[in-house]
Amino acid sequence: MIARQPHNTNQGNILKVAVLGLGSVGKTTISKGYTGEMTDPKEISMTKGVDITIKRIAQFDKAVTLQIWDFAGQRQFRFMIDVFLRGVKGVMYVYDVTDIETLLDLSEFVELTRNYLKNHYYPKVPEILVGNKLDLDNVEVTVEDIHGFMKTHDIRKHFLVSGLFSANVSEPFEYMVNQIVNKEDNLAEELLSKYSNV
Ligand SMILES: Nc1nc2c(ncn2[C@@H]2O[C@H](COP(=O)(O)OP(=O)(O)O)[C@@H](O)[C@H]2O)c(=O)[nH]1
Ligand SMILES: [Mg+2]
Repeated sequence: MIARQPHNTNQGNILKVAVLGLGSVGKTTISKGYTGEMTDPKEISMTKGVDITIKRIAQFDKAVTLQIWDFAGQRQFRFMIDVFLRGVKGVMYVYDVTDIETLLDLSEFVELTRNYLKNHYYPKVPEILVGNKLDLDNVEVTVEDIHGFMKTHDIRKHFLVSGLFSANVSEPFEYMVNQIVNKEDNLAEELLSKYSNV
């Protein structure tokens, strides 16, 4: 069952990250590839609901538990958004480089996510774009498509990976953790300096 996670509760050093994108783009393969849970990629069938993967990492001097929420539904995202995004600290939008539709379709995920975060008064969270299946020859998505998408949605960071070969899969997660931890440190410092003047 999915645990209740009110976003205003102190969750210690658990960082929840949401991985979004259409079915079959490779979200589960990337997540499991990074956390090391995967045995054989062929064993991963199209999951239903939510898949949660945990990875404990050391970030500078801090121990961090990364909780990766891999969204498995296809078009039902809007109905699960509350459970899925509650308490989220970072969002990864994944598309398949051999299928332009999977990139274009991310617009809806971005809009729904931003609306949710705005309506629930979340501070801005890091959002990154990840193109998967870089190992395949029939690449359809162009650099212009990627830049266009990033410009339209004001997404600043993009990674190309191959989940199947676990190529480059750590980079997007590590970047995200870095962003989140630095942001929290800055916030803590800001508050400290603010109150030390009182
Ligand atoms: N060639 C190739 N196939 C991949 C890659 N990543 C995932 N796949 C395949 O794409 C299919 C869907 O992957 P999956 O992780 O279940 O996608 P999800 O529905 O987004 O979680 C599976 O058959 C995977 O083996 C990749 O980087 N390269
Ligand atoms: Mg999946």
